Amino acid sequence: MNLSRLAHLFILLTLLSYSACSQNTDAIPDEVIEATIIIDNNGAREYMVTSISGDGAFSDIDSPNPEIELTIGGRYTFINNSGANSHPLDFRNKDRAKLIGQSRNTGLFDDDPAVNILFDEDIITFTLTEQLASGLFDYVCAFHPGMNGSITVIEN
Ligand SMILES: [Cu+2]
Repeated sequence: MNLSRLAHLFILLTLLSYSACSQNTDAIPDEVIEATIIIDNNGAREYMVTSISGDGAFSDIDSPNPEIELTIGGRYTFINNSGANSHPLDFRNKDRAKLIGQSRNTGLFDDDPAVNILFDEDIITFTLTEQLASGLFDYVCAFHPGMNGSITVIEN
């Protein structure tokens, strides 16, 4: 084996071990992001967020129709104390198409196993996948369009 071949072999091995290392780093799971967001209403005019616990979700508390920030990859539980039947909470894209939510309308991500929507009376739980996040624009009450605020997505 001549010197040039040895040098090539060395470079190859270096590259291989580097990529093996970065794969190992990627394999370590990120911390789980989870939050519970409790919302309520003021008549048919506005939603408000009354509390947030956990990580990755942010909003002004007790202010009308606040912007809500959610982190991609997080799993979020919205407890809708205004009542899922009275003020069904939907999440929409820019074209006002329902992505997911509590109304009876069809949502584009209803059957996405990664989003994994769970319903329990006034509670909706879902995972903000990259794909869902790329379309997510706002939340709205399916009955009262004025009950509406923007959603900002945060990169994880
Ligand atoms: Cu409403």
